[in-house]
Amino acid sequence: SALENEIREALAARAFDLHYQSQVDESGHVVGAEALVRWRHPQRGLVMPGDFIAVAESTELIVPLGLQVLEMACAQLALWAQNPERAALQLAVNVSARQFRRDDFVEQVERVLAASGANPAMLKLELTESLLQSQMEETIRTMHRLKAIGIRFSMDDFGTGYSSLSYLTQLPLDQIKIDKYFVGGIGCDPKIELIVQTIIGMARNLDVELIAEGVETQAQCDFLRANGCFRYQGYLFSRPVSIAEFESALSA
Ligand code: G
Ligand code: G
Ligand code: MN
Ligand code: NA
Repeated sequence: SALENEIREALAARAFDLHYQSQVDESGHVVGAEALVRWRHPQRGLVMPGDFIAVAESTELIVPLGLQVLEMACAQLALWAQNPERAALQLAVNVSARQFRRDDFVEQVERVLAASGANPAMLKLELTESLLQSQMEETIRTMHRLKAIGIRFSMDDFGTGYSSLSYLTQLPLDQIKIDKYFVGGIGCDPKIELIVQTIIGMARNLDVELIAEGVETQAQCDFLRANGCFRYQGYLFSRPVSIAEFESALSA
């Protein structure tokens, strides 16, 4: 398709870029960020992932795109490592199932880490439940290989997929991300609030860290904190912004 060819050209031109959305602790201190890809398009300006990730996933293009994202993220981590005020920042990177399932994914990650000098312990890979619909044993094996290097894992969009909860006991997850759908129901829908409380209780019992995404209001944040969730991401704190804006907000 035309879009497919454009993505191919954009990869060659290195026209993809990362935006950063802060992740904060209970006192509002920035503990890290999620990296979100953007396309600097010569005609259309900044193109959002919603307009090209699906096509990249349906072709193999998500593989080279994911590699460029990982390279940019690790380069940023290596820069932060040199600054004592930034060295503790964790960076979360979205990984598509198609990318994760490649035979050479672990080697690819190892190569990028080695080339950049980034500390693997600062890198968090965000996986989605779509990864769990098949090949569970392979997924678990790949996760363990990456964990052995020091990489962490977060389950993105938690609760919106179709997988069974049994995977929670099998996967070496470090973090669960409560989807913004549930956060959006806080203060409006008592049933959704009950589900949020249940997710929080489950994560605590499983000893997995929890982060809520899509936190837009102080009332949502207060509810989450009162119920035992102490990490937040959302417009209440910051939108995804360029590295320059992210860093100037850090310094402020
Ligand atoms: O802010 P936003 O519109 O950036 O992100 C939209 C969606 O695109 C998110 O659900 C996110 O998971 C996905 N996305 C953003 N960046 C990446 C990326 O680098 N790789 C993959 N696979 N998905 C991404
Ligand atoms: O990978 P993931 O689906 O988690 O990507 C996060 C998506 O959520 C991105 O598209 C990002 O721009 C968006 N997002 C981040 N914070 C908020 C928020 O507070 N409200 C809403 N509606 N969307 C958000
Ligand atoms: Mn994500
Ligand atoms: Na999400």
